[in-house]
Amino acid sequence: ITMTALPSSVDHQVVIPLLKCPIAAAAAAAMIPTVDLSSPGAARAVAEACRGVGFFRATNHGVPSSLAATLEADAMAFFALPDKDKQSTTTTTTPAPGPGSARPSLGYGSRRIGSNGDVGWLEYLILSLGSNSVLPASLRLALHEYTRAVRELSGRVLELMAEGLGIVGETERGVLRRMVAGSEEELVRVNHYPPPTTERDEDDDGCVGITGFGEHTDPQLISLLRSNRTAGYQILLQEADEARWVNVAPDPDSFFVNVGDTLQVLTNGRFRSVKHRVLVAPERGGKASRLSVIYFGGPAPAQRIAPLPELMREGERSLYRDFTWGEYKAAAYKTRLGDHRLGPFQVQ
Ligand code: GA4
Repeated sequence: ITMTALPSSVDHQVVIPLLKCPIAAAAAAAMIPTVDLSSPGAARAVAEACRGVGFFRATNHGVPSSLAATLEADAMAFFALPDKDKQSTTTTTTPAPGPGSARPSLGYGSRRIGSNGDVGWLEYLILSLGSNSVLPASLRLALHEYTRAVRELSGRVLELMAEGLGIVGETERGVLRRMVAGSEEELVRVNHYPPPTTERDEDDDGCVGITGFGEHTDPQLISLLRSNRTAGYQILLQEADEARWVNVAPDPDSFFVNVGDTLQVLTNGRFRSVKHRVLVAPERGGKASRLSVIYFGGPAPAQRIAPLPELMREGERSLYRDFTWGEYKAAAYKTRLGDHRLGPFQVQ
């Protein structure tokens, strides 16, 4: 497949100076927790990762690699289609949202992220699990099969999270899983980051990158990402008194799990919603395009988002004022990508 430049609805690339040079690959790898989901200690390891970093790599996840491989091939073929064919891919069941709407523009998009002026070096598909979209039949089928498996995995991970938080009992530990299952607030997003089209002078350390997807946290409970072999994903690692961006080496055989804002609130800050971003070709001479598929699990619009009572210690107060997912989503879609969306919901 030959890669064409992105449609030029917005025609500049956004160059961001990196705060600090990414640290060496081996050191970075050591900072990203890995959890073998099939191991007996998985619940504890999941919780530890979510408390510390808010992010981990999941191995032995049980999602057949053939599902991801098929989806990847179909998605690459889709993004190689002429612009007009891609542009005509919008969902059939919902009208296009206006500016400041409380939901994403479902369907195909390019460069624009959200509706408040953010841009990135990517094109994408955003689909709501409930809606129908005009996609080529084979891509639609591949997405369907893949999402079914990842959704199931997400449920298992949410159970492990609850268990790791000390919530015991067959029924009780399903508390997070049930919040997402059937919420009709599950999204799947396919992101395609072509290599940059302009040659750019890097500073002496190569510490300049092009923003593929700017820094942000995810508003939902949980996100599960799988990508091809092209690098670019980074997480913001919060250390004692400084924060630094760490490269997450791509691994098509693993899933990367993110804690979202909602889960941070449900755990009263025990789990951390992690800031992440994608840089395009941070390494010199990167020529391959990056493809990632992310599943986002959110709660039902009327769901009250407040710390789980079973987690609260005696006398512990919520760090947030009560809100519903519907309210949070509406607020989120009015923000800029990099805003601290939970800020206005924090109690002083
Ligand atoms: C981040 C996570 C998901 O990709 C997404 C994004 C959404 C969009 O691209 O339309 C948002 C962004 C995401 C966070 C805040 C709002 C909404 C763009 C934006 C400025 C689909 C989501 O649910 O929230």
